[in-house]
Amino acid sequence: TKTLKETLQEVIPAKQEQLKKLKAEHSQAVIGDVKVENIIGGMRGLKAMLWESSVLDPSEGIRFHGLSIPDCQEKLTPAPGGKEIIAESMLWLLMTGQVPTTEQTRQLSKELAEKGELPAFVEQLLDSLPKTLHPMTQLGIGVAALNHDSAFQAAYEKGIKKSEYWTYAFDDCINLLARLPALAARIYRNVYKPGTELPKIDKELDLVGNYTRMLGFGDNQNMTEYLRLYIALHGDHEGGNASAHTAHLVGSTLADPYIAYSAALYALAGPLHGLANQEVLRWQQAMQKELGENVSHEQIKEYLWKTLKSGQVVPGYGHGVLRNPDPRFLALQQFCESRPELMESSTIQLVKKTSEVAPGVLMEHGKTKNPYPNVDATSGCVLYHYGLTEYKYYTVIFGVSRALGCITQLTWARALGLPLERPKSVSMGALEQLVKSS
Ligand code: NMX
Ligand code: MLT
Repeated sequence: TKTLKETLQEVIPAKQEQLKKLKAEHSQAVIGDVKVENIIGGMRGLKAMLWESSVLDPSEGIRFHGLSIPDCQEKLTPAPGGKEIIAESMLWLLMTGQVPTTEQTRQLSKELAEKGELPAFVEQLLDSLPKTLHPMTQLGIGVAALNHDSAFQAAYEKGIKKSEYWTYAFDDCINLLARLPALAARIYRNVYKPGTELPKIDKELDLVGNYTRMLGFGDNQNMTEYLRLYIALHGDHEGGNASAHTAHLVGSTLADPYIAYSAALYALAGPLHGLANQEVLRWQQAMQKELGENVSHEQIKEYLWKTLKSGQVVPGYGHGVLRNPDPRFLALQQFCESRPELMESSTIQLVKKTSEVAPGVLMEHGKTKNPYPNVDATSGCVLYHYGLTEYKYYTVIFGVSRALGCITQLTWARALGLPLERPKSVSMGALEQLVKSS
């Protein structure tokens, strides 16, 4: 069986050829206009970035190399005894554009497990951090420190050809992904379960199986399966989202993958992006506290208006691209609906009821272009139900997942020789001049 790296080596030349042809034949072709609203509106809608692994359609949602979420659920290998997509099969698809065989998936699980231990100095560094430091800040610090062993950085210092960049970048990417579960689980234990024993990596388990075990939930097969699905689904959301874009930008300076991904994690740590999953739980808990059990739709409606009138956003709703309910939200809701015990949870019921009321309220409010739930509206409630109640930790799980898409791009950007990212900025005065002369 060919390894992931050997398979990549086979698919890279055709993509390099495709890019060469695009450059040679179509460099000057115009594919759209830049409007003033793009510049002052957060570049929304501007097609200005190359990203191969996934595409986000505003109404249909994400497709990974053309495969929708249900396609992936049908085609991608689960863990032995499991049903949900696992990180390894998703990564293989993202990296190569091919659906891996079971053998390939298992081989990748083994490779990741073998590379998963943390260097002792990183463990000590994490253990020395104050428990009050946000888990996302800790994750970024840990990931950046892993660059101590960067193969890319060492090779670059020695002097390598551009054509060799990707192989070193890929090795760093795989080591980074392999170490994320131990890193993220150590942070959880340090902050929330001090003094409990962190199990060693089980070489027979998949990446998320190990992560769940290290977090202390390994005995709960439902939690393990939920985390597998969660991590596969959050892996990639095309290139323009803030975390993926940051990884790509920083990587384009030839900073190594650890540094680039550490930067991405800090973009993910903002409440308009990944931190929204923490905010949703905080907000829903505050709602539950105020309204009590068996909350009615009418009461939720009033609570939503209270949030909006106080000038805050409703966390978990709206999106920069999507204009329909997020299919990741739907897939996670489906996970709940197929398990009656989950549907009895008051937190899960509240999240579901909120999703039935919020779109109408947001439409009436009339500001957001997309009144529907995004993935963050529901991702936390199942964790909460299974006992992972410390919601400041939730974005760390997103951070373990988003590595899948970012390391794919970091490898491909080096394989395709993509340049330093450096757009042109303009002042308001210059914009006014440009408008006059247009
Ligand atoms: N609640 C209240 N107001 C909202 C919401 C919301 N959920 N979503 C958008 N708006 C407002 C937005 O603040 C803006 O107001 P203003 O004109 O005063 O600046 C207006 O509606 C237009 O915004 P849009 O163009 O619809 O949204 P944009 O593309 O700028 O932002 C989000 C997208 C996701 C940042 C925005 O919808 C939001 O803040 N949502 C809540 C936070 C959230 O759930 N983020 C997670 C996104 C997914 N992820 O994991 O990253
Ligand atoms: C993501 O998964 O990155 C979010 O949905 C945000 C985005 O796509 O802009």
